Amino acid sequence: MKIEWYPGHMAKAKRQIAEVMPKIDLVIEVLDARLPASSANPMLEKLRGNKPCIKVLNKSDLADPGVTDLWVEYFDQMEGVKAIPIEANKRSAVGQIPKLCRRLMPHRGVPGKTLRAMVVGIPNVGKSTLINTLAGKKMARVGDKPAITTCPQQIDLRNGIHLADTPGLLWPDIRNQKGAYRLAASGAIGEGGMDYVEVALFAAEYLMNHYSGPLAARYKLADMPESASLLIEQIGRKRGCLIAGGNVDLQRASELLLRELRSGLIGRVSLETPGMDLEKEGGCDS
Ligand SMILES: Nc1nc2c(ncn2[C@@H]2O[C@H](COP(=O)(O)OP(=O)(O)OP(=O)(O)O)[C@@H](O)[C@H]2O)c(=O)[nH]1
Ligand SMILES: [Mg+2]
Repeated sequence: MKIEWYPGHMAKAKRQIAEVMPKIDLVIEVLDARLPASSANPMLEKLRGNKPCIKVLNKSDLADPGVTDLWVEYFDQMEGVKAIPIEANKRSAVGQIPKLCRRLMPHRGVPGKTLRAMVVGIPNVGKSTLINTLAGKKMARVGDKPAITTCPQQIDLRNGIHLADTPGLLWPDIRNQKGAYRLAASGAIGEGGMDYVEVALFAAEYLMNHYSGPLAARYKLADMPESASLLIEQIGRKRGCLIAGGNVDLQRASELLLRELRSGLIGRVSLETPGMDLEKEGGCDS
């Protein structure tokens, strides 16, 4: 699978985060609630050392709520870590983050003792949206390409907390093929960087195994097809993704399935659960 990260970019992003880290008290790590393991970059754990961390499980509107609860429980057991499911553009859940910051650092975030935090995460996970909601106004452009300066500007959240105004950008870890498929299925890997049919076959297999009810309801399937490729073919046929001769256009059918999965039309789907074998689960060849 083609990716957009190159060793030079990775080294630069790592250096920038390492330079900012000593100036902050706490890390707000944005993860995708549908795939909290694969949307993390393991290097962050090393860079943050023993600084406290809030694991924000964003896009929770798209994730399976029961599975998200399991992830919160899982992360909360870690030393110096608190997790919270959010939708980055909704004030209600985002409003809890300052409280969690103060709980992790009770001696900071009080008058005269500013708590300095930085938002980090992989591309497109919702960092800018979260910064804007925390700040209560548009500070960061959604979709903008971030760049950390070595001396970041601070946003005063007016509650004893200062936030670096540019998010720390990490790259997703795609060494694990199944993790890369999950990232691609969620929309985290850029359009040009993936083979739609391959990723759709992976997603179809996973949905058949874990979300057959919502899948059958969405595509009005009387029986579950025998294989992922038959499922994509049936979906294509039902939705008129056809080419000359009445055959199914697999590319268009694959794009349709992935688009509907990402926008929540199949239901709230989590692609990872705590404890699952991240290198084996879900794929068409698993
Ligand atoms: N469904 C859903 N979409 C969200 C949520 N948060 C952000 N998004 C969408 O995700 C996309 C990326 O959001 P951004 O805030 O730009 O993400 P980012 O991490 O700043 O991305 P980069 O700057 O490219 O690294 C946008 O289309 C947002 O509207 C959420 O809670 N739920
Ligand atoms: Mg951004």
